[in-house]
Amino acid sequence: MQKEKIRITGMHCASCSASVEKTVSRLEGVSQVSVNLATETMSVEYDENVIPMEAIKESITKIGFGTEEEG
Ligand code: 9UX
Repeated sequence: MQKEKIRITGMHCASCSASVEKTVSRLEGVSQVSVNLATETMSVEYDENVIPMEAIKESITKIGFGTEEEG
């Protein structure tokens, strides 16, 4: 199990953060996801043997938001 925190760009309302959360939570291999609108971050727990982080990020960019590494 892998835990990662990344920055999500382009979220302007609670509906945005909810759709990111919903999209990521539906991916196979993702066990926990929490999107924080105020800090523009997402914490995600996933099985790296089932889904690579790149695919998680891709699901986010596909619905129109950006992803950046958290420093
Ligand atoms: Mo509404 Mo949130 O169009 O960005 S879903 S602002």
